[in-house]
Amino acid sequence: MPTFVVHEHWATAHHFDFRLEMDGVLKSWAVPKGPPLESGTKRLAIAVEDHALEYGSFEGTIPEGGYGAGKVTIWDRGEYVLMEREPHMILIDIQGARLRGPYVLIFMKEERGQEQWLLFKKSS
Ligand SMILES: [Mn+2]
Repeated sequence: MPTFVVHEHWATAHHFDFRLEMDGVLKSWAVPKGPPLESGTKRLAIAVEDHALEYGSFEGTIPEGGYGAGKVTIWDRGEYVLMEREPHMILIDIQGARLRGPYVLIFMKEERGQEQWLLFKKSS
């Protein structure tokens, strides 16, 4: 099964990076408030650049002056089942320690060159 990882990242602004193994890379979204644990809460998820699969196990500190400088820890990780994938919608069943169950990513809009998505847990 494909893997996912959520990095907690103390960069200039504290955020979480939600990453799905997809198309041979880690598709990534920065989630300022973090992935919701319960259904009923929608969180903004800004698409960011793909990362190499190897980065999924990274924990450490990105040095000052480097892109994303700051501490990075793994907040959750595991596998997921891809239930549905369309250009603007991804439905997955996540099997992590903190995140478990059906989650949806939906593209909202592009603003200032950034793709804004919503991430939420589907009520099952
Ligand atoms: Mn980040």
